[in-house]
Amino acid sequence: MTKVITYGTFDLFHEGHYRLLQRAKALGDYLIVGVTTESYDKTRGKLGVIDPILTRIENVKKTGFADEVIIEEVSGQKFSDIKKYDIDIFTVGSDWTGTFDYLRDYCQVVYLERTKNISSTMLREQRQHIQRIGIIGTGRIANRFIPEAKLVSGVSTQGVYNPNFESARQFAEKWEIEPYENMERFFGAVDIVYIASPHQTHYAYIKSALEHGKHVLCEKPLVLRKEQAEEVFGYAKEHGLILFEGIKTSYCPGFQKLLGIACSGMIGSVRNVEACFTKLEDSGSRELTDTMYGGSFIELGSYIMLPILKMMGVNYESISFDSFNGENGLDLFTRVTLRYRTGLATATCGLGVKSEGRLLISGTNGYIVADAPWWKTTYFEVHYEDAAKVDKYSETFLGDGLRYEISDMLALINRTATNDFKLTRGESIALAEIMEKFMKENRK
Ligand code: C2G
Repeated sequence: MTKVITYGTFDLFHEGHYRLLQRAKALGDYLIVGVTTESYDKTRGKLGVIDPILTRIENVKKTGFADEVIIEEVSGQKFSDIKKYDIDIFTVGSDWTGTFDYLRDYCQVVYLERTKNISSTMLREQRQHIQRIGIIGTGRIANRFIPEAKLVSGVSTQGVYNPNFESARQFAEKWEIEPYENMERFFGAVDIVYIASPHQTHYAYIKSALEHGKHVLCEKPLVLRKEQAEEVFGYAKEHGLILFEGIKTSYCPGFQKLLGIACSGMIGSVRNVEACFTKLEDSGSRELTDTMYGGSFIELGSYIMLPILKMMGVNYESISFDSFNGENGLDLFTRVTLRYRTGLATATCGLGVKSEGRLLISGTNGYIVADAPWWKTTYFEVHYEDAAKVDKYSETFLGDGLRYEISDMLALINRTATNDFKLTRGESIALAEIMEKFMKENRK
């Protein structure tokens, strides 16, 4: 008996999938089809899959070609499946030609001609209104955003606005998008506004975008006052608009996994969180010269406060700041200490002092440790009283990691997801309040 195996997502099942399975079955006597899980698709950068896994499996079964359906959960599984199921032929569409040649040592590899002019991506785009994104700001982060947005199906970057039109024009030319000089025309041309302008301008841009009926994705720190955060979130909610604070860590799969483990009881109850992020900056950089909105805490505070607020909550009993300031008064190094009813937390950041930069979560049964750059979580360990027992976890973090927040935001806009648990409004408001408290003490 000749055994054949093939794999796929099979989202929005179409003729291309049907013909692939039909020919795969014809290659032998017994066909096994591996259907990918959502988390595996996410880790391989396939975002925006619409059908849930049960629907995708059902659609494969309905063709009648599959003798057995299995789940594909991790990369590297193909090799072990070939051994496990004693496979003679591995097959996949010709869009993958060459990719799976390494399996030739274990079985025959056949690339079947891909069916032309049909794909899940095409169908997804036809089903959805493509959300047009307009960018405000043309700095470093805006340049990183565009290639990331290209990887999320269902969005397209339409144009850019900058009060300095020459900057907008140059940026637009580089990325082949539209530059806008007039704000009204800019808002008129887009569905989502991505704000990547200097911190102090966020509040006014958020308000203005929401008032024009646009969804907003805003770089951290969203705003620098609690009252402003409450106002913009309240307005967005009332008007059915999505407002997202872009702290990339909160949306990336590795950090999600870490939180899941920290809150699962594996290390018992969390009693202490220590988060540190330092980055040496050039003394002439905006971060070290803008005496009102520069400094280490405004720049990095969102990252280091995030795991604390996620794990210990927003209801701390006390918070205090201690900073070492440079000659111009900006904090080069800041330590924040929090006390909770259930434990303690410390957050440390620096732009002029280098430190180890790790995340440590201590519980009543053990601790989790993630080394720098834990804010782009790819690896962490769980340790226990018995020092010989260590559980190791890894996860991918693709590119600059902005694709995760863009795709989560899109899911909320398209109502394929219904909550914002990865970074809640309450957490964003608490962050704004902490920024406000810090500024009151540090910026005299
Ligand atoms: N396919 C095809 N013709 C199309 C579209 C897809 O022949 N017009 C084939 C693909 O080449 C693949 C299968 O249908 O063999 C499933 O396609 P997808 O759902 O897009 O899954 P894919 O990402 O290609 O998964 O581990 C997963 C596999 O590597 C392939």
